[in-house]
Amino acid sequence: MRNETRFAWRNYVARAFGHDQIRPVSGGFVEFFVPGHPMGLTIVEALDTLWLMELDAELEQGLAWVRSNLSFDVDASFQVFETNIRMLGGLLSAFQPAAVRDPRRDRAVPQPHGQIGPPADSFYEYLFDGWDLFRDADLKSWYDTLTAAIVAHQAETRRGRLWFGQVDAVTGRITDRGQSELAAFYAGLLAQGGDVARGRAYHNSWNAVQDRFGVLPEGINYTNLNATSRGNQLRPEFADSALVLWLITRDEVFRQRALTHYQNMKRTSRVQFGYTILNDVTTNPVQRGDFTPGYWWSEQLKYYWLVFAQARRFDYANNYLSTEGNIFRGARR
Ligand code: DMJ
Repeated sequence: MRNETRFAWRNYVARAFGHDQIRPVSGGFVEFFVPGHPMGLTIVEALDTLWLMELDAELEQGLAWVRSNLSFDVDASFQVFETNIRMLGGLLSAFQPAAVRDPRRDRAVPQPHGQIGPPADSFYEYLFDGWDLFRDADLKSWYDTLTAAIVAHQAETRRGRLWFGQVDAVTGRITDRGQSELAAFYAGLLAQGGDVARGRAYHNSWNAVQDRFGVLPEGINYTNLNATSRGNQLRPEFADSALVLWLITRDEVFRQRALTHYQNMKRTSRVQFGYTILNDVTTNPVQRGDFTPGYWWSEQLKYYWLVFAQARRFDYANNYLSTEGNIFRGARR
């Protein structure tokens, strides 16, 4: 894992250092926020992962870039949500102890549907974060109220597996039985919120998808587990939930699932200059893209490391990772 991170980092430094994201097949790069304005997104996302892995030379390389080059003096439109979770969160977690601020809900755009997938996903995490980090009772009360409504109106069992449909927010009627891979985070959140049984059941459901495809497609129809969106954007949600459930239950099954997730990712996504997204996971062999998302550095690498490494720099008993996997509590000096 550490070697894989070093391999990907060295290629990023050699081919795309300072640019937001590497294209690991061609060795090119692409900016995430504004064309022509690199913000070093990959560096900022990777900082606390490098620190946890004790890759201190690489960390120093990243920090030096941040000190000398990072500037927010760019006259352009930025996505507020992404800037908060990726850049602000990354910098806060690299600055230990982290002084975290109240969460924003910019991504929770009002719409007539209720769903746990995007764009509402992180909003639920933030409610729970606000309680866990700041003991904000209002946020806990919102979390409890909304979770009860989700369980009452969105949860349904199909072929013995738990899923969460999209519902009409007014009537509660299920309107769509598609499920975005991003919703897999909810297994961990349910467990963090105290409902370990439902969290486990929902992770079991996604594990059936992992068993079927090897690598999770971006979207499925949960009535038959067919892929409705065949790519894989090198996403972290399944490994995220596996880590959370393992931390809470210490059940080895979650480590095994994280291991399978890692091995399948390595088999399908490892390319000449790092790890890439996939354009189609349903073909054999899979079809590859040419892009490493910034969150991969902050999330999967860290989740695998924490599950497998007994990291000396992490407090396994008292910790909190943000929606982007940034360590807001639990960094040990
Ligand atoms: C990450 O940027 C974060 O996990 C965010 O909360 C939503 N999902 C993406 C990765 O899929």
